Amino acid sequence: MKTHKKNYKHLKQLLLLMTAVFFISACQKEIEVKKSHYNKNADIKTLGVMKAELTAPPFVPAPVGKRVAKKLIVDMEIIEEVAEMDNGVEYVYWTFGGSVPGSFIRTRVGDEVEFTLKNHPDNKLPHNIDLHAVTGQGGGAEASFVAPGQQRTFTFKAINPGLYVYHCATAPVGMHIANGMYGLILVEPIGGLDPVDREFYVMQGDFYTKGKHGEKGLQDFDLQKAIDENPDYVVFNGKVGSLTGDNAIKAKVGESVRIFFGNGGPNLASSFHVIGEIFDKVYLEGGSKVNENVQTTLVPAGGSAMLEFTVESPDNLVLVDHSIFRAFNKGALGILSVEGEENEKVFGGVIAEGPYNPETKIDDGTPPIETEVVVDENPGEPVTTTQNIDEVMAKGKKLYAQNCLACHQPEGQGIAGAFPPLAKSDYLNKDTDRAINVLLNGLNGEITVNGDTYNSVMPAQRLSDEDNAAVLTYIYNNWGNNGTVVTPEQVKKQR
Ligand code: HEC
Ligand SMILES: [Cu+2]
Repeated sequence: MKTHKKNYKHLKQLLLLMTAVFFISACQKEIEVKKSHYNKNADIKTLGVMKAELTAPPFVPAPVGKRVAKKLIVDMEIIEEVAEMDNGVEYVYWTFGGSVPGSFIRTRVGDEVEFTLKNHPDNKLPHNIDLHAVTGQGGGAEASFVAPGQQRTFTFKAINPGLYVYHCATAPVGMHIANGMYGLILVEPIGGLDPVDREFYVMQGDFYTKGKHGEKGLQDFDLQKAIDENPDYVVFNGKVGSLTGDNAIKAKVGESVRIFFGNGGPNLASSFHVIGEIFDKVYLEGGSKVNENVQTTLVPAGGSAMLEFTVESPDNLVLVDHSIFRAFNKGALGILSVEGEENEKVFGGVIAEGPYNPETKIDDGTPPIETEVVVDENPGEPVTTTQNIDEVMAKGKKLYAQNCLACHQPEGQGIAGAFPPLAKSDYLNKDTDRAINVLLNGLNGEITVNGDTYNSVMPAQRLSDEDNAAVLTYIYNNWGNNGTVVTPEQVKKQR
C-alpha cells in the first residue's frame, strides 16, 4: 500500500513536469509563429527628417526614387468650404487640405510618418483621419480625432507598399465621406516605382444633393438619397468638369503615363476605363500584383488601382466610369489630351467612305474576281447626287435618331447641365460652319448655349458629307431653328 502510494506520488510529479515542459515549448512555438508573421519592414531604420510635399489633384508629389527611409512630417489642414460642383451648382465640401480629393501623400516603405491633423477654427465639426496605409487602431482615426480650432499629432510606420485611400471616420462616417473627405496616400516600395513621364491623381466620388442633377444654387446633402445609393453626381476630382476643357490633363505621343486612381465612394464601385486606350499594366487594387493589357478595371469604394500605359497617338482619351450613364449624365468623365504626330501604325483613321446600298456591289478598291462587262444604259446623262429636300429631311431625321438623340434628346431639348439644346439654339443658329465643325471634329471645353454654360465633351461624328448635311438640315428646319439648308459641298469645305 505504502509503495503503491509512493509510486503514485512519483507519477504525479512526472505528470506535472511533463505539463510544464509542454507548456513552455508551446509558448516558444507561439513566439516563433509570431516572429515569422512579423512584417520586417517595421525594422527599417530611418535616417533624417523631411517635410512631406502635399499636392492637390490632378498633381502628385515628386517620386521617392532611391531615397532612404526618413521621418516624414505630414501637416494637413481640414477646411470646410463652399465650392462649385457644376455650373451654377454649389456645395459645402469638407476637405483634407482644401481639395477633393484631399492632398496626395507620397511616402516609402520604412518611413516613419509624423502626421499632424489641424481642424481650422472656422470649421463647424470635429473630424479625424483613417489611413488605409496604417496598421493600427482605426487606421489612426482615434489618435487623430480633432475638434475645430484644435490639432493633433500621431505617428505610424509605413510597412506595406501600395496605394491607399484615406478618409474621415467621424460619425456619421458616410456623410463625412460623401462631403469629400477622402484622398490617397502612396507607399512606394524600396527603390521606388519605375519612373514614368507623367503621373496624375484622379479620384472618383458620388454626391447626393437635395436638388436634381444640374439644379442651380447651393445644394444641401441629401441623406435619404445617400442611403438609397442614388447619387445626383458621380464625378472625378470632386466636381463635374474637373478634367475637361481647360482642366484636361495632357501628355505627348510616346510618353508613359501613370494614373493613381482612387475611389472615395461613399457608395459606388467604379468601372474605370479610358476610351481609346488600353492599360499596359494595372496594379490591382493598388497592391503589388500586376495585370497586363486591361480594358476596364474595377475599383471598389475605399479602394484604388495604379494604371500605366503609353500614349501612342494624338487623341483625346476619355476617362470614364464605364457604368456609362454616370459618365454622360452624372459627370464621371475626364479628358487626357495627347498631342503629337499622327501614328498610322497604330491607328489608320478613316480610309474609305461612301454610300452603302445593299442592292449594289461595293467598290472597296479590290479588283473583282470575275470581270463583267458593264454597259452604260444612259450614255451621256450626268450622275447627280442632288436630292430633293423631303428626301434630305427624311434621311436627316433617321440620322438624328441614330446618332444624336441619345444625348440631345428627341425634341432637341438637351439635358440641363449635360447636353446643350439644339432646339432654338443660339449657338447653332449663329454660325453654320462652326456647327459643321462640331460634327466633324467633336467639341470640348466651355460653350454657352442660350445663356447656360456647358463644359463637356461631344465626340466627333463619323458621318459622310451627305449625312452631315442631311442631319444638320433636319435640325435647322425643326424646333424653332432658322431653316438653313446645309449642302454636302459646305461640309466638304470644312474638312
Ligand atoms: C455623346 C453625346 C453626344 C452625341 C451623341 C452628340 N452630341 Fe452634340 N454635343 C454634346 C455635348 C456634350 C455638347 C457640348 C460640348 C461642350 O460642352 O463643349 C454638344 C454640342 C453640340 C452642338 C453645339 C451646341 C448647341 O447646342 O448648339 C451641336 C450643334 C451639336 N452638339 C450637334 C450634334 C449632332 C448633330 C449630333 C449627331 C450627329 C450630336 N451633336 C451628337 C454631346 C453629344
Ligand atoms: Cu470629417
